[in-house]
Amino acid sequence: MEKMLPVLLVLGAVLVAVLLFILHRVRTDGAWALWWHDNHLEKLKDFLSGTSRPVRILHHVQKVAQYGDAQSVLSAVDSYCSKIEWAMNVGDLKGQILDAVVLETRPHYVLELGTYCGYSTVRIARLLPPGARLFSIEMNPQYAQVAREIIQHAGLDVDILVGCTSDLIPQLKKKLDIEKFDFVFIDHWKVSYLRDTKLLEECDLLRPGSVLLADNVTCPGAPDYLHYMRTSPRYESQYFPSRLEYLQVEDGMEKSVFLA
Ligand code: 72W
Ligand code: MG
Repeated sequence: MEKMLPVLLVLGAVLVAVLLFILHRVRTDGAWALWWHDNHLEKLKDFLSGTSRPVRILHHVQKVAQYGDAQSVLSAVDSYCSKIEWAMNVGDLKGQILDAVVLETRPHYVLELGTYCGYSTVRIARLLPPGARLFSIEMNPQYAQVAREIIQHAGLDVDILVGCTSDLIPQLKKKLDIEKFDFVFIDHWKVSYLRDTKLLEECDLLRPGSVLLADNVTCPGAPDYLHYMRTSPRYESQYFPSRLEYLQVEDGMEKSVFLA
């Protein structure tokens, strides 16, 4: 027993040192902060509250945002996610790039891939001209319901389509009576960007001049998509450097105009 004591003391000291190191990293390094907030803290909060992060964001919006005021809904989501828990909304900095592209494109038919909580959906919908239609595809029914309530709180009208993009994109023409999309915002799983873009081409949903805007092409990154957009003669592609939502980590968006 007496021989064990120093061993236990050393083990205890090592454990404390490791915990202090993690704590320091989480507070000073964006990537560590994200690893902590996005994996461990989210699971702990889900378990303790019996809700999910999107539901907690919705409750915050319903508590603090002015009903019918899209800007106050966006501010409520941003303040919650920068102060309380990080979430993968496009955020205000990249959101301003999104706003500018929507305003210059003046689209009538808009498609979004990956609704999540509806933050970018609200951003886009609030800038559309009268009579324009926005469709957003989300495979998680609980997230889709949260998005509907956030969009309703913002006083906007959007069609959330529940299902997988690979199933729904081929049905859009017949079911929704859409000819072409003027603008597509791509922000779902990064490995699906390229496959779904090729699907939009195959289904004849793009016209010369259609604009595609893809989030997160630097972080987490979509290298196959970027390579395709930058080398294909069918697109004119441009990078907009920015930062990851609610953090100082580098990220950016790629705007690609379909030529033919
Ligand atoms: C899915 C991401 C996905 C969810 C949303 C960001 C229909 C980041 C990120 C990000 C839905 C689909 C997912 C398909 N709905 N969804 C779908 N695939 O879209 C990550 C970071 C930052 N069909 O992963 O249910 N987005 C979005 C995370 C960065 O609602 O957008 O801005 C870091 C951690 C750094 F450390 C995925 C096709 C199957
Ligand atoms: Mg994103």
